[in-house]
Amino acid sequence: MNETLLNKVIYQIYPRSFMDSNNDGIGDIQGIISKLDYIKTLEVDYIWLSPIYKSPNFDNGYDISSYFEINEEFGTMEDFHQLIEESKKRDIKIIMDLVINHTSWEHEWFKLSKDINSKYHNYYIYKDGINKSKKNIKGDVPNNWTSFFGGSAWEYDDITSKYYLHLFAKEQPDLNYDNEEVYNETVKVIKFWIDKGVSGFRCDVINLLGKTDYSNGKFKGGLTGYDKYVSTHKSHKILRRLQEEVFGPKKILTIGETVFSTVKDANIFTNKKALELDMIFSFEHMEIDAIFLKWFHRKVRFKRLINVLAKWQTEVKQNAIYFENHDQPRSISRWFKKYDERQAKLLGLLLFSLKGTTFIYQGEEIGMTNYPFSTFDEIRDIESKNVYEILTKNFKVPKKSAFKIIKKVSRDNARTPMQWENELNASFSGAEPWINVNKNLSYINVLNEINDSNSTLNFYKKLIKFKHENNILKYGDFRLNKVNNKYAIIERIYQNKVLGFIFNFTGKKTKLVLDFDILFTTNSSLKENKNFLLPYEGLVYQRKKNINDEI
Ligand code: ISL
Ligand code: CA
Repeated sequence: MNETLLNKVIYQIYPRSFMDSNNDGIGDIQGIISKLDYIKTLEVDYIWLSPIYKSPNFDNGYDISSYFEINEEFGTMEDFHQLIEESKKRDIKIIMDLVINHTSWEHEWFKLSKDINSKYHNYYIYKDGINKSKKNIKGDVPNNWTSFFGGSAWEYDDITSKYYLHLFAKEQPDLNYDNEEVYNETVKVIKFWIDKGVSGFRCDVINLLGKTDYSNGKFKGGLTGYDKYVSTHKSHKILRRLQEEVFGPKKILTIGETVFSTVKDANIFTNKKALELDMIFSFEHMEIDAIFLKWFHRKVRFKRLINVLAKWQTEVKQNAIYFENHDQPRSISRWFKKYDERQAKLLGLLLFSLKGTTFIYQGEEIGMTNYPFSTFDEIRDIESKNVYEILTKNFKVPKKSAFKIIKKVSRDNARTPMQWENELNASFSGAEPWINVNKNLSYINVLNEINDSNSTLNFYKKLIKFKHENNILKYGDFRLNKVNNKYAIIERIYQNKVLGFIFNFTGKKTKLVLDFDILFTTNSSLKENKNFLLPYEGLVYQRKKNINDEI
């Protein structure tokens, strides 16, 4: 367990949607710099930037065409240096997104890979169709693997007459980590950014690097072939090597995005004796509202959510705690229904009651919600578009129903512009933004909330301060005292002291018998001798002894 990380807070920025400095409708680095003072008021320790590298943006930067250049839309390398400098002045460290499982199909390596005699051919994974046919005949693909974005993971290439592997979109060909040269190129990339002053990396789908072999694989969670490429021994080996040779010596923080990982995997990735990653993002709590595939929703049960969180809290030592990021719908819309400030604060309290490094996604701190999409034209995300196409074309789902499925879960829900002020385009940009601004900007915006002492924003600030200062919150063991679908009591225990959190997930006022010291609640107008919980109220208490007492 890396104790220094236990009270750290990381703020994720999706640069495209954070702040636009030059009025082209797209967020950029100068925009981020202009908001560093705002971020400083949150007192977070790190900023994680979603990719800002050169990219044709099929997947908004997760398809990189040059690892050593800044996406022109976001600015220049000069701007990036300035960002590093200005962040340093404010004592905020920068974490970059590291996307090395795949490149863009516009990357120079991929272009050159089309020549089968070039060394770059072996940078990617090209295979013959099973019938060695020269044509893209249905079913002729090299194996049964499917892509995370739907359909086969193989794309036929006319120039080489072979298929290449893409676990994501066809515009994102997978790199071949059986080739030592690919590993060496990756090391160069990482070192380049470390030399620029970057303190850490959020490692995109990092447990998919090593593919065991290219035979047919098993089916799970909507994916076929997962057993051949999810958290394989090959991936573990590559990560241990990167840790030993690159990250470790420079004390670089690594957070792995590890799809399909179990608690067992998590403990392997973060095992101190053979360290691979400092911590990982798990997905299990993101799946509590899904039936089989994330596109098919089931009713949210808080008991299920809390139990999954509790499992990770008790079985994994080093956790990366998050409820939101650029891939997930907004938590408040997802786990509750309509926006309610009380619920936003309740979820904030739940997030901060957990042990580990806390991640906040831009806008979460003001309670931003899903976007009320009304037509498919408003959708920008490649995953949503691909899935819509598969649903309507392959499965003949009527367009209206397909849209209904997509709009609830689309990653675009998290990608609408940051709501700064109740002005044109939420003051994100003077021009029409690349994606619509949420209509609730008039009441959910930073400026409003700065001025309201009872706002979600001010509550988050309080939580971050609490996280930094309270040792029980930092070191305390996790214990689930009580849970059902209406209430939960989480306790953290350290040196015979107990810090407790009571959550009322219902809209009903509830009687409370508690004779401990109440530290604070989600409702700022706390009266002493509190003997009830308000609707959606969360409360923090402390007690000294009898730690085994039930409440
Ligand atoms: O969108 C998802 C959430 O359910 C996942 O399938 C997601 O694609 C997966 O978590 C991997 O995400 C990461 O890699 C992708 C990129 O599109 C995502 O934005 C990124 O976070 C490919 O690089
Ligand atoms: Ca811009």
